Amino acid sequence: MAEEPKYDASSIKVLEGLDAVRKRPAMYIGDTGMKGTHHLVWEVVDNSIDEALAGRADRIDVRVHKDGSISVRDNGRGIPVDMHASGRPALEVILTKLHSGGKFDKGSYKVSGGLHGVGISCVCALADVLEVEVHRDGKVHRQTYGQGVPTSELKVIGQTDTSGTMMRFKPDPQIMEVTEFSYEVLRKRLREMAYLMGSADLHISLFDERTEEGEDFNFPDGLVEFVKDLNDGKNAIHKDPIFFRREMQSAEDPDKKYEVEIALQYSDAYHENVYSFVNNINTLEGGTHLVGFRTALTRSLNSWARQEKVLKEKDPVPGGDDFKEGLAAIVSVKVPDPQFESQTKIKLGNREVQSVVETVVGEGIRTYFEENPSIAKSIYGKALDALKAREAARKARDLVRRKSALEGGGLPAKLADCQKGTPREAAELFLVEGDSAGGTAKQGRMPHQAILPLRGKILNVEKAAVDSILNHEEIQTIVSAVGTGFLDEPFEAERLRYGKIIVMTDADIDGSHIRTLLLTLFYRKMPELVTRGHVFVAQPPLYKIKKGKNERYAVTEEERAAILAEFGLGQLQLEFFNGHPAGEGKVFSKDALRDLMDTVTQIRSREARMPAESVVPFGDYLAAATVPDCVLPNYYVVFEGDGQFFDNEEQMQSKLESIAAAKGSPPVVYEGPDSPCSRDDADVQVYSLHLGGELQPLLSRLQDLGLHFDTLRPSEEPAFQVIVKDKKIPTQDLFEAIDTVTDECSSGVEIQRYKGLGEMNPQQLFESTMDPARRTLRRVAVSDMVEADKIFTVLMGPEVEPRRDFIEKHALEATNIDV
Ligand code: 0RA
Repeated sequence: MAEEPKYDASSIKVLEGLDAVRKRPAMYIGDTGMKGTHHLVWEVVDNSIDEALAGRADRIDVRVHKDGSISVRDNGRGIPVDMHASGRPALEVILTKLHSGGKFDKGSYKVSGGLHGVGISCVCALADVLEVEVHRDGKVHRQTYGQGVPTSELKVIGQTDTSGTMMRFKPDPQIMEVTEFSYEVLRKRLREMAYLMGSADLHISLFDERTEEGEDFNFPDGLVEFVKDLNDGKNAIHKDPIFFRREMQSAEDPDKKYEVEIALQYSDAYHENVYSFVNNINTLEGGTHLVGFRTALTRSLNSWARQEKVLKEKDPVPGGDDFKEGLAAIVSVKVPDPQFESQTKIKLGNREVQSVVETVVGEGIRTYFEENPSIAKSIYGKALDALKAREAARKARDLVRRKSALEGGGLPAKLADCQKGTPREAAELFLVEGDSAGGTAKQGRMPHQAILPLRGKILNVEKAAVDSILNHEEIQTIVSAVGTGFLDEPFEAERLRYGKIIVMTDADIDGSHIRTLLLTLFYRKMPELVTRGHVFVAQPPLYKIKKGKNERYAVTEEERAAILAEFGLGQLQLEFFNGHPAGEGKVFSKDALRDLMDTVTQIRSREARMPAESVVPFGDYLAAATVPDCVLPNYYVVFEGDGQFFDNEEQMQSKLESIAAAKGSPPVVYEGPDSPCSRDDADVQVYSLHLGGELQPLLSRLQDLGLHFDTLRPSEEPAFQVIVKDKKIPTQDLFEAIDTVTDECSSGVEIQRYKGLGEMNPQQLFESTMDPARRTLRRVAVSDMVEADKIFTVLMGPEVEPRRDFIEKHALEATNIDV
């Protein structure tokens, strides 16, 4: 018992500190949702990154465990475990005392204490359970905590010849509303970190035990690889990114050193893609480092052009905006004492950094251009083109302004505006696909809602030059209705006419294309609308479901099934035929039946996304899953009328080889719609299936419900029976069983399917999609600008090949950039 610590007055004081964090978590970590939960992880990771920045660590391993906890392991120095002046071990003080990060190494750069910087004690305070394991001084030390309080004494549990820290924790569900970690969120930030730390040759790994998915991130070429990745799918003007990296001593304090690292590459795109970081923190609002970069870039490019006589005395001189076109760049600086401006703390304020960056960029560009004159010419040529286009655009814009002034007021004629005097925050603009749906929306709307019908598809701004964008009538209409922030004109909040701009298109392929075009316009040409959260996507229903007086709308197939189940499941049962080897009379009803229906409906909805859905037998595909991991095969090969599944490419290739060997010549292969031959003319058909990742968790759920995948395949004997009161309906397979359940649920139910907005009457459109009290809107949030840029480039840009791959991979989600 002597081991159990007693907590005296001094430790109570410590607890009071963390109590503040538990009382007002948002003050410390921003919020208690998705963001806050991941913030806790960044807090720990930042500390590990600091070890790497100090040259003491080169590995960080992040693992999401099956029990929902996460662990971060590094091979740094390890958190100090010696006694602190307070009489408690340093580790305990660091974990339980607010703002006691414990690191005071002068002159080193730190991420922790920067933006995320609330200290790992906040993680400890907000963790249900937290375990620390420190390898240091030849020993392994371990201690556990719960809700900020030590639950065991710091103990030596073994010997070691390495050093490092492992922290594992689970967010406290009493405080955190979201306690689940997202692989995608973790992946994005860790990948970004690995790019930024490339020159330190840091290895970061991520593994998710829930899905057995994992990745290693290590980019020895750091920012150069980051920029290449940004330009993936675009046509670069010069093959390799331009890169400089320099350390500079401060002019004010000789003990202070700055580190500047920059990579840039021009492509033939129209927009720019520039990200800046301070001590690895993404400075979304820029700051002195970015100003220094832009100033020096413009100045050194122009002075090169003058010197080389590319620019004559009287020529108009390209300005900052002209050098932005097609520029992809990462500006990363390390500053010992970063000062952040603005509320959000994402704008660097240190004055001196501007001139440091200017020097590095100025000298770097000059040297690079001397050595690569032809690259210099093409970059400069692009800026001169941009200058000309901007001049043309200005003329076109003036023309539009004059025209709209002549027509008076300037609001488009097609716009049915909201009631005069509606405050901006409350005002809503619906951009509606088609005049007819526009007309319906006008009749059904509320006074604070404005309707702008759009005819046909708008221009794809990703591929268009500025003057043609400006001359596009539909775009002019949208811009004048919205009021502000188009192209390089500054965003003026007072001129914005609506708080919400809502894209409302049909729930079909054309609708999703129009939606993507509109979102591309907003994201590329009116980005503040998106970053300030003004853009939304309406969710029109696919079905109206009615039973008696009860009326419901369903936006997805899954929702339709769920509503039907709600209406009719009560008196229903699904039973295995007695003696069936898989089930032995197992019965599903109520919640279990609903769960089963939901799972099967979700599985079924993937079928439509199979390549050539009619060719690959879906039931057989599913039944080919492994037990118990539910891993699905990746290829389906049809040869002489026989279909066969293969787990991986090697196996598929060796099948092709054996066909070739038997035939004595290479077979003609059909690999999908883009193949040079038709399906009928081919000797072999090869389909690559890529739904395994999505289907795996669904099949696992099925398995958890006690059903083998074989039940998805038609059997000769009836495998199930659906029981409604005293009626018994036999069915051959699970799909048929669920269809029968759905049919039975639908008896006495009226289902109306909407093919488009135009099929609804004004009242229906209003109550299902527009009524603030009943609708669901999705806000278009760009949580990751790098990812969003990529999606738009791939989806709307010049290259066909990556677009095809992308759409095949992401099929339906391809246009849902609003995540
Ligand atoms: C305080 C002081 C030192 C390192 C750390 C904390 C530290 C914290 C974490 C959190 C996760 N990994 C970490 N690695 C280190 C400096 C130690 C020294 O001077 O030896």
